[in-house]
Parts: sequence; structure tokens; C-alpha cells
Amino acid sequence: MSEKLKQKFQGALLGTFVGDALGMPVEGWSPGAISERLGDVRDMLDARLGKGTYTDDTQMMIGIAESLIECGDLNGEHLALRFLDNFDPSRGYGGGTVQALSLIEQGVPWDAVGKQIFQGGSFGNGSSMRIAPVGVFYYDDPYVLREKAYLSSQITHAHPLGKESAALQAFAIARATLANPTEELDVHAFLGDLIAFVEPEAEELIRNLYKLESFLIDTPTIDHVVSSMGNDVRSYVSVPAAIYAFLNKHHSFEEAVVFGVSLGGDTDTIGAMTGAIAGAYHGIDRVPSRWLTDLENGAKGKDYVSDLASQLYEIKVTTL
Ligand code: RVK
Ligand code: MG
Ligand code: MG
Repeated sequence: MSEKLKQKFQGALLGTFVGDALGMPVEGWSPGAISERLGDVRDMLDARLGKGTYTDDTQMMIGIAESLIECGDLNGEHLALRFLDNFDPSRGYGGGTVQALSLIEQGVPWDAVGKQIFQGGSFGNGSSMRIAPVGVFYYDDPYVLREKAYLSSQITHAHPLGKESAALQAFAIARATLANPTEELDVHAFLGDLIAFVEPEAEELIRNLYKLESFLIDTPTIDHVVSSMGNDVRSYVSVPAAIYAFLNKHHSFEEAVVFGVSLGGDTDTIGAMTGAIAGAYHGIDRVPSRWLTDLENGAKGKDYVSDLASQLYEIKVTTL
């Protein structure tokens, strides 16, 4: 199990990176535009900072991994400062997150910033897209995982739906880490566990998760999925979209991420979150090597992220 568990840690972190880089070139496109102009997105395409480059999703995921490794736990203040240190606007951040980081830079306490963004905090998917390190590091304790996911979200996304979606995405990664990919996955039982995990107050999130039950039975067209649930930046829309992409195509990491990106809209983020869950399920050895080859590999690139996953795993196993 231990070698497999390490591969799952790497799958979740590099799965985020791969899905982000694959979806980035078609961010904001409709599913129809993607299928008409490109068919399936099955290869890294050149856009923005170049082929195989990451956006804010992976950049902030790296910040969480670094902070967990340095502190051995989730420390809100340390993480907030790390987000700020790593901030690079050329990666493309959400407006609320830029505002939150600017307030932290001005000296506003890290745990007071989140509530000042939008009305009662942001419910954008920015705290869910970066959660993979929390999902694998706390995979064996849902109670602690929820607490740490909320804490990591609070910094930039203090709205209850932002926090709950981040906890749900972390829990989906945790459950995928625990699952054995050589056994048939009961997708309805998996989804049922996720629905049971969500706090009942997060009604919008639960409503979208229930839609997935019928999608998994009826396998509707992508247009139907998008018109009935959406594919946008709201956390309670895009986290369920990523969960659906994983469950609908759970036999293959590649098919899951390609399907997630084909939903259009917030494709880098749906790709990143699908990649995190599917990577935690299958492990890094099932991530297509042509995708890994194409990833940027500079100062905080592919090898660095792989090393962060190994370090997180080593710290985790010493406490098991
Ligand atoms: C550029 C009303 C709200 C809201 C609230 C809406 C990167 C706003 C990544 C806001 C991801 C948007 C994405 C995003 C991550 C949130 N009331 N509207 N309470 N809370 N919104 O700004 O980090 O791509 O329209 O906090 O979550 O790849 O602009 O940013 O796709 O959600 O950005 O929320 O964005 P933000 P974020
Ligand atoms: Mg992004
Ligand atoms: Mg995005």
C-alpha cells in the first residue's frame, strides 16, 4: 500500500497541475466551441504563458503544500503569507482573491480578510481548486480534514458555500485516496458519501450533487449537464462538475480530465479539480506521460511539485 499511497499523493498534486494546464487554453469557451474547433482537448495546447503552464489554481495549491510541509499542519497565518509571497498576477487570479491578498499585504489580520470580500465572503472556486494537499494529507480523518479545509478557505473565501465546497472537494480527494482503483468503484455509494458529508445549510451545493445522481444514470449530453447545473466559477457549481467528471469516467484518469475540460466554462479549474480527484484515485502512474512531459519544469514546475508530494507523503507516513 505504501508505494501506492505515495503515487496517490503525487497523482493528486500533479493531477491538479495537469488538469489546470490542459484546461487553461480553452478557459471561458462554451462546450460547443470546444467541440467544434478542437474536438476533445487531449493534448496540451499553446496559450497564455505557453504550452503546459499552470495558472493560479496550481500556484495556490503549491502554496498549501509548501506551508503544510514547513509547519507540519495547516497554519492560517503562515499559509496567508505564503499565498502572498507566491503571488504572480501573470498566472491569472480571481478578483476577490487579488483583493484579499492586497488586504493581507496591507496588514489586515489573515483571519479578518475573507469576510471583507463580496457580501459575506467569496463563494468562488478559488479555495476549492487549490485544496489537493489538504485532501491527501488529512485523507484518513474527515473531521480534521473539514476543519483544515475551512481554515485554508477562510483566508480568501469566507462565505459558507466557499468553505463547504472546499471541504467537499478535499473529502472527494480523500475518499479517492482511500479507494482501490483495481476494484470496481460503486459511483452511487461514493456520491452518497459525499452528499452525507456536506452540511445541510449548503443547500445550493447539495442540490447540484443530487443532480449528479440522475446524470450518472441517464448520461445526458454535455449541453444538458451545463444548462441544468452550470460550468462557471461558483464553487457550488464547479466542484460538483469536477466530481461528476471523475465519477462518469472513473476508469481512466485521461478520460475523466478530458471530459471535465469538455464541459467548457471554467475549464482550467474544472480540469484541475477533476485531475486532483482522479489522480488521488489512480495514482501518478496512470497520468498520461505525454501530459507530464509537456508540463513546465522551471523553479516551481513539475519536478518541484512532485517533490512536494513526496515530502507530504513522508511527513504523513511518519504520523500514521
Ligand atoms: C481567473 C457574488 C460572488 C461572490 C459573492 C463571484 C481564476 C464573482 C481561477 C467573482 C478560477 C467570482 C477563478 C470568483 C477563481 C464570488 N457574491 N458573486 N459572495 N463570491 N462571486 O473573485 O479566486 O481564473 O463573480 O473570489 O474564487 O482559474 O468574481 O475569485 O477560475 O465569483 O479565477 O470569485 O476565482 P473570486 P476566485
Ligand atoms: Mg486558473
Ligand atoms: Mg479557472
